[in-house]
Amino acid sequence: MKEKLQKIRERAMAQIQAAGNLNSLNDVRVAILGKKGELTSVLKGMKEVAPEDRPKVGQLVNETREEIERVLDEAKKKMEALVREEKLKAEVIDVTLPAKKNQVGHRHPNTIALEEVERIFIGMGYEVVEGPEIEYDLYNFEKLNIPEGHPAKDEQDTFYINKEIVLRTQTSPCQARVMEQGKLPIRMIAPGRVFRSDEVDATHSPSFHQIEGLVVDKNITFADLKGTLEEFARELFGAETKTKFRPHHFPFTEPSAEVDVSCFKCGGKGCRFCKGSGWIEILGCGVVHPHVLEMCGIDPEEYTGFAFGMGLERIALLKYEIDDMRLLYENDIRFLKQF
Ligand code: 2NM
Repeated sequence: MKEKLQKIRERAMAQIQAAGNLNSLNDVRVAILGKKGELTSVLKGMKEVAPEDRPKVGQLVNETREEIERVLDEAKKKMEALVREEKLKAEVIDVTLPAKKNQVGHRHPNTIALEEVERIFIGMGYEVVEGPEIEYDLYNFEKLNIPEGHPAKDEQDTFYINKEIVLRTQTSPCQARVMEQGKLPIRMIAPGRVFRSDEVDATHSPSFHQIEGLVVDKNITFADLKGTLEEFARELFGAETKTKFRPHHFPFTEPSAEVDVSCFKCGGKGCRFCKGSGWIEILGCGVVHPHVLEMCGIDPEEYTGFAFGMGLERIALLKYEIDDMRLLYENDIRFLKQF
C-alpha cells in the first residue's frame, strides 16, 4: 500500500511538473484528488486493509493528499503569477502618447437663438407653449381664418396626411388651442418645427422652425404690439436698433404689418449685409382678427389681442451672419463650434 501511494505521489509530481497551463494543472488535480481520482479510490479501498493497519494507512493517504495539494497550489500560484506578468507585459500603456480628446457637444445656433428669444419674452411675462407637429386642418387653417381656396392651403405648399390632417405650416395652431381653453389673459410664445412643401435652397427648407407670439387681454391695441416688438428688437439686436412697421396682409390679423430692424451691421447706412437698404426684415405681426378670436371662443367685443411670427432659422442666420440655411442642417461640428 505504501508503495502504491508512493507511486501515485511520484506520478502526481511528474504530472504537475509537466503541466503547461492552468487547465492541465486542473486536469491533474481531478485525475488524482477528484471524486474518481487515483488517491480517492485508494481511500475507497480501505475496507480491504486489515483493521489494525487502517489508522496507519489512513494517515499515509492523508499525508500524501496534503503534499500533493500543497505542490498543486504552489504550481497554480506560480502559473497565475506568470500569466499576470505576461498580460501586464502585453498591455503596457505608452504614457507618452497624446491623450484622447473628449468630444464635447455644442449647442446648435438655432437653439442658441431660440433660448435668446425665449429669454426676452419670458422677461416680459410670456409663457412658452408647445403643441403637436401633426395638426388638424381645423386648427392649422380654419380657426385662423384661412379659408378653403386660400393659396396657403394648396397641396403645392402644405403636406397633407389626409383631408383633415396636415403637418403644421405654422405654430399658430398652438395658440388657437390655448385661446380655446379660455384662460385669459394670454401672453404666450409658441416655438417649434413647421413644414412647408418648399425646395431646399440657401433660404428655404421643407422643415424649419417658427416662433409665434400671442397676447390677448382687455384693451390691447396696436400700440402694445409696437412697444413690445420694438423692445424685443432692441434686446435681440442692440439698444440702438430702430424698427419699421410696413403695412402687410395676413388672414389672421387685421391690421397686419411686416417689421424691419435697422441693420445692426452698418447702423442703417446700407451695406452688403442689408443689401444697401439699411433695413432687415425680421417678422410679421398684427392685431388678431376678431373672426379668429370668435372661432376660438373669445368674445371680440370684450377682448382684443396682437400676434406675431418669425422664422427661427432666419434669426439665427442674421444674428450669427451665416449666409446659407443648409449649414444649419448639416450638423458639422466644425461649423457648429463657431457660435
Ligand atoms: C405671423 C404674422 C402675424 C399669428 C397669428 C396668430 C393667431 F393665433 F393669433 F391667430 N398667431 N400668430 C401671426 C400673425 C403670425 O407670422 C408671420
